Amino acid sequence: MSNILSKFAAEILFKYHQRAKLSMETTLVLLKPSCVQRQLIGEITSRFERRGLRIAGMKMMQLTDQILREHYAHLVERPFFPALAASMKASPVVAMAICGVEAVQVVRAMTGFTNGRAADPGTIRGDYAMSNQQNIVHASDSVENAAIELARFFKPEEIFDYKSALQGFIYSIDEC
Ligand code: IDP
Ligand code: MG
Repeated sequence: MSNILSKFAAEILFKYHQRAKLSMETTLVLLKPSCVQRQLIGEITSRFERRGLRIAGMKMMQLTDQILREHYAHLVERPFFPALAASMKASPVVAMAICGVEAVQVVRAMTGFTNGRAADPGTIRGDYAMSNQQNIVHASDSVENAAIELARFFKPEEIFDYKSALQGFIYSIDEC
């Protein structure tokens, strides 16, 4: 009897542990002018959808120097920053809030290395980019930065917390 009970307790603890370590996250993706101009909006968006990620927010916007200086604050002093800013203002971008279990690292892995020429085939940059700068997408690199970047590009009411009808087929019961 006590054996059965301890097995039951172990199962519950295991499930609790799994539940505790998996986090539903929302991350920021920008489809850059290199994506918009090359008419890849649908193709790249569909990669995220096919993976099982949920699009929680999506809008086209024209970026300004002000938002780019904030967004790329870590690069403002670099010699290539003026060219980077110009490339990001060359046409509107599409900003997306993308949601899923551990979405930040999943989307980042889908994005691939910064330089498209070094990015692995199968990643977005590895399949669509030949450049270090014109590399199709931006994706948040940490949960903390995702929260900051989402607040930079979206008002709270522009991110929708609807439930995916397919959730039970995308995740197991103990994953979400
Ligand atoms: P990430 O987009 O892979 O996170 P970051 O180092 O954060 O890479 O750089 C932001 C963006 O700045 C890159 O996606 C790319 O467009 C541009 N960039 C980064 N390094 C260079 C460079 O050495 N030359 C030109 N552009 C660069
Ligand atoms: Mg970055």
